[in-house]
Amino acid sequence: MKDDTTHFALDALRAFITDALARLSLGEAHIPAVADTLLAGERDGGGSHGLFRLIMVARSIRAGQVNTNATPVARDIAPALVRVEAGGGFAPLAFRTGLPILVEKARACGIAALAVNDCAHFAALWPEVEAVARHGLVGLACTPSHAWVAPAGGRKPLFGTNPIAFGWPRPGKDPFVFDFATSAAARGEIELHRRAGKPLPEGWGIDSGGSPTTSPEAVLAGAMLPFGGHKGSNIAAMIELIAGPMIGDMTSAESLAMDGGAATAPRGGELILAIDPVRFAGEKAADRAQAAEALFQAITDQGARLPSLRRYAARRRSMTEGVEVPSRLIADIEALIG
Ligand code: NDP
Ligand code: PYC
Repeated sequence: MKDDTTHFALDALRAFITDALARLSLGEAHIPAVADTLLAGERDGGGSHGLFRLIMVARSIRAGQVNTNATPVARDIAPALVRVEAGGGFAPLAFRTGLPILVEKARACGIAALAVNDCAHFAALWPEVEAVARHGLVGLACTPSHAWVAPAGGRKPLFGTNPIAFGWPRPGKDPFVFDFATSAAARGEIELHRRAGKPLPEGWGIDSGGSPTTSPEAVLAGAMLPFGGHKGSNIAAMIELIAGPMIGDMTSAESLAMDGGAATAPRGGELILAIDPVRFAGEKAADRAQAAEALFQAITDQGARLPSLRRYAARRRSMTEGVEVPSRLIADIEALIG
């Protein structure tokens, strides 16, 4: 143990998370799915969506805002459309339930969609698009969250932090993946700055009077801002629509109203698309996959960063060396779970 961190081998961290979830009385079927998701975040250096998210999971369970024993039910609603009714349970088990059906449908139709409805969503989306891409399919996922973000030109929270993630399969290589909030940063990042007593970068948020601020507390009480001004704002609006009303689910404002100040996981839907590049490109598929590789090479040749390479490197490191977790986070989790 260093001064302020605790070392865990990944197996030990998985055992810690599993034990915590069992003490929270999360249903047996959900424990591995939630534990794998939290562990994957920590393993890949995910910060805001690793072990830290166990706090949101715990709060959601303690507040009775999540159905701990929900059994996700898959409904085959069209040749290219599957719905998983999560029944108020956490999203990872619902995604696991829908993934094989989504893959089968995308292979059959060239493109398919999975709508997850009525789930509690605490997680990063990259594990989902990475899983889709590992089946040789292009993946796109998005979900609303809680209304914390002011639209560009506005001053009151309306949109969620609404992440969007993309995965591209690479022959013989780990998929190309990116995944980010449509706010300047995830709310989790702001919470981590608050915990560390650090100011925010400029442009992340405004206080409750609408003035720019770098204070995490003031932004948490005021409003977060979208990334890229009107561009991020409009993408956030699109996510509200296509992963909310379009799939028969809630907006971020409705989710926050349901939360009632309990700081629980956003409740609502998620949309995941899977696209088969071989069906689109046909006989050109192999050649075009090489064109994609040339694009990636051209990015890194400039010294620019290919998203996901950092994460895969962190994964390899964590698998051999384990991870360092802030000791205060462990203490806070223990105190919360009791
Ligand atoms: P970031 O702003 O840190 O962006 C992360 C993404 O950008 C990663 O794909 C990262 O790749 C890539 N990236 C970072 N720097 C560069 C660079 N210089 N060049 C190219 N790519 C780069 O993340 P956010 O704070 O916006 O979001 C963090 C997480 O929060 C996401 O996983 C998201 O899913 C999750 N989230 C979940 C919500 C929910 O409701 N469930 C709500 C909001 C966010 P790499 O991984 O390689 O570093
Ligand atoms: O960090 O914005 C966030 C977030 C919301 C739900 C899960 N993570």
